[in-house]
Amino acid sequence: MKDLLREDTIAAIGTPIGKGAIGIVRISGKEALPILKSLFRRKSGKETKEFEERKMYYGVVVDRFGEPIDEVLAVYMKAPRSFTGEDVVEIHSHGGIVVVRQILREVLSLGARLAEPGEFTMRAFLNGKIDLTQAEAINQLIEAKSELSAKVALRQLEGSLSRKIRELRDFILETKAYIEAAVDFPEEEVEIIESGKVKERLLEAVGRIEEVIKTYREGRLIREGIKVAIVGKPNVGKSSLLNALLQEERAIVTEIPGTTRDVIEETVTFKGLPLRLIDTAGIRQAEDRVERIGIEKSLEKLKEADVVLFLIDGSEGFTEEDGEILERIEEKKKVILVINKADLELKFRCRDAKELRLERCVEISAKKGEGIEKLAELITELVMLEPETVLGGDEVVITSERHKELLERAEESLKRALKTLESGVESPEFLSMDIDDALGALGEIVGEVTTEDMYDIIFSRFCIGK
Ligand SMILES: Nc1nc2c(ncn2[C@@H]2O[C@H](COP(=O)(O)OP(=O)(O)OP(=O)(O)O)[C@@H](O)[C@H]2O)c(=O)[nH]1
Ligand SMILES: [Mg+2]
Repeated sequence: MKDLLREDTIAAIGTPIGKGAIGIVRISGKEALPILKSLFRRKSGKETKEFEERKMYYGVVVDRFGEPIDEVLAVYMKAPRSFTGEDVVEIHSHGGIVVVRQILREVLSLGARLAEPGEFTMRAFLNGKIDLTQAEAINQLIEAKSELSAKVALRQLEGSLSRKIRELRDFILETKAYIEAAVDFPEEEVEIIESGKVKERLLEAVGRIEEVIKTYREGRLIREGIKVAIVGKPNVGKSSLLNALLQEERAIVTEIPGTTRDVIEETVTFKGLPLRLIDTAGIRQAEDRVERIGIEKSLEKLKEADVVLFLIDGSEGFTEEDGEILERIEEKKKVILVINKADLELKFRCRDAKELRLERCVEISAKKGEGIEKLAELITELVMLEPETVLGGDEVVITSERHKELLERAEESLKRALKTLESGVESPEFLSMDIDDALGALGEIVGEVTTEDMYDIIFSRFCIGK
């Protein structure tokens, strides 16, 4: 590991590069205030000797020749009452690509170093301002593509996951104390351990960990969105349905079968939840090479999807071709049968669909936009996600693979301890070792136990300036 907490002063542009009303250069470290003093002038041209903390100063930033670069607002946040826990300065200038960069260049020439991605947040973590789950939540909040994902990230930033993990650790630590008592008082050892108390507690800890792990599936869907593939034979109205869900004419719709050849992906949010819609080429025995490649892709998307909208043209009925496509869908559980063109007379309806053994069915008219809301509801129901409860409740939802893996490691260690216990403990030290493993894994989640590759795994994924 690089020596993570360095003494030097870092700086970066904290706002996106491009046209904008405001651009912000951020500086953190011992030199932050001296740098501000060197380049900040009052409008009158006077220097400011003392900056009060947490107060906005209006003035200009000048370059090394005393030439003004821009009018700015500057603020100084004194350590440790800042995001990083160090002295922090922010200079707010006009946005745009030139001025912000010029200011950054001056700051760097005065002794700051360009920050690496996530370095501000990493300093906040290393200085004990936030724990690791909170650091990760910041990135998730920035990357959030839906309200729900932002909400879950914010809750984690506020410490919900940290609390949960600490509760678990305390509970396991208490359990360990029972075992240690047994080691210290060997006469009572058998009694203590066989009393069932330890076993009971270990089982409970495993159960609690499993509860948290279970939320990962939900968490992943919230973060990445639900992948919804729209499949069916040509001309049943797949692209029309995509457009209806998006409420815009995104895909080309014609009466010619084989119109869509490439995969089209677009995201909409439904009740704050991202749906990643995938319109595909109609599946049939195609002569055309381009169309055949498109169909191959359709079949791939079918496999990856969380939900498959299997579309048929209800005015035509359920045809042999439809049956062949349905056979190719392996996981019937994730299928919603969508009977389209309900504005015309339907030859096949949901009530006729019983023998297809599909649990969910809806009749819609993509052209008229009817039944679309109901369909969206079926989609969230199928993945068992109720946006209202996730939005409203305050249960912890884990969204990170890292958290899931560490929780699984903790669970395995505890299960190992249970096995040792069942086979009759020769020496309770073995039990303690497994329990320590579990505690170590939980400690890694919040960052109390740090590992070599932590920077690469977590902070390097952040953007520069965060
Ligand atoms: N009456 C009626 N016509 C529809 C409806 N939905 C789609 N259509 C018509 O069906 C034809 C095919 O629609 P598309 O959306 O292009 O069908 P597709 O499944 O994407 O077709 P391919 O891309 O060729 O596989 C067009 O003429 C649409 O106007 C509907 O709900 N009612
Ligand atoms: Mg199409």
